[in-house]
Amino acid sequence: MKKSSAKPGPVVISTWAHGLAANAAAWKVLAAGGRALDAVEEGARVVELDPSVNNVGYGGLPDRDGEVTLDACIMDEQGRCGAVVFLRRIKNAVSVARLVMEKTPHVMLAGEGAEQFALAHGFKRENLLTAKAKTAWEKWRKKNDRSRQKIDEKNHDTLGILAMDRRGNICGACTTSGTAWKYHGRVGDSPIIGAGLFVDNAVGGAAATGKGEAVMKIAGAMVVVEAMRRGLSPLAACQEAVRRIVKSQPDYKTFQVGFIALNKQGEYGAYSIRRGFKYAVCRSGENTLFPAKYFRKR
Ligand code: SD4
Repeated sequence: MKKSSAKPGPVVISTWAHGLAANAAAWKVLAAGGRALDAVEEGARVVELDPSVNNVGYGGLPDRDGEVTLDACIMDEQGRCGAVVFLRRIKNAVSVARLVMEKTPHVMLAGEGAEQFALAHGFKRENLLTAKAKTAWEKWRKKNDRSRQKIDEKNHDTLGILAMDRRGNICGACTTSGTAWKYHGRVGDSPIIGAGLFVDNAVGGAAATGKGEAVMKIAGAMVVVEAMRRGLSPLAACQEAVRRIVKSQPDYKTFQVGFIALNKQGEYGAYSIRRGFKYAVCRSGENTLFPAKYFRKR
């Protein structure tokens, strides 16, 4: 864990190398005195619109039937939250999730209903499958027997983002196109409050990336936040969640899961099952990518 400066905020932490671009967008909001909620939404939107990111928004790899389906959620400092799952044809899932939070009495909308809701709020219906993603899917399809397809563990770059603003408020967002070649209709941890993301403004926030099924089985982000509530540092809290997966899931050597966490003091940490997980932190305008500590090398 990196120690905070005397002043806790603003600070933003997000997953993977594209977290740098997300942080830069979020930092603009935070530096101007804006709200953490706007910061995490802006950060997530940048990555959703980037076709080079394989597992988020436009350009995300499709499911086994060749369809790109998106999951996202957002949570604010008042414990309000919104989510969309199995959303198709809409680029900025995180913004739809925010509207679910702000404009409906619900937390989550799925599939067709989520799409209709987005269209009713001015979103455009667009093709999310890029030529590159389509080619990758066609290549996978030729090689694989569809009835026995295995979830590909290699493609992990879901964006989880946590920010603290000048007022010391913490908000978070998580957005993904899920695991490549997943079953049609599959939903992962990323849009599930308490699994892919959780924020308690009195304590801190956490987000997850990696194999969603493994994260959902332990309600991962919740485990991290509750560990911080008991006084653990963000790093130790992420370690606790990884340990819980390792102890309860004998196949843990076959997949990756990583957690990021931010506490009320502006301290942050990250930890993953295996080597290779990276996270980006922006504080005082300085945006840096760090390798996360890990449980095992491979
Ligand atoms: C999922 N957790 O849908 C996501 C995938 C992911 O980095 O995080 N990839 O299971």
